[in-house]
Amino acid sequence: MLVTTCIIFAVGFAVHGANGKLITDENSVPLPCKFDVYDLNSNTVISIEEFMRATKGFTKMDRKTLFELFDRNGDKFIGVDEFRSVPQSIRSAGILDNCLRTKMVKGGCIGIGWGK
Ligand SMILES: [Ca+2]
Ligand SMILES: [Ca+2]
Repeated sequence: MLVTTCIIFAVGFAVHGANGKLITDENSVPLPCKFDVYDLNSNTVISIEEFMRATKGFTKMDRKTLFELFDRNGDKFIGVDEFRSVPQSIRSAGILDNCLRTKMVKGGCIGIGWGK
């Protein structure tokens, strides 16, 4: 199972920009990896306003589109669960590569960095 996870990550890196929305911009800042960085008022959900502030300077994808990809139940907030289970479309785009590195550990490999 752990090995399978590693393979999925590797494929994610290979199909950069699979959804066609990725914009190459060397000046873009990476997305923050931690929920708390986005949740500025600590009410355990990320509003669109908080998301826009936390992702300021990120230009590789339209940030509103990105927010909508995370907000899978469409309630205009990103909850912890929605945040932690990154949609495949976002994973495939490679924009979370800075957060979704895999690390070899005894007995397999794990994804590190993304989450709360
Ligand atoms: Ca909040
Ligand atoms: Ca939601």
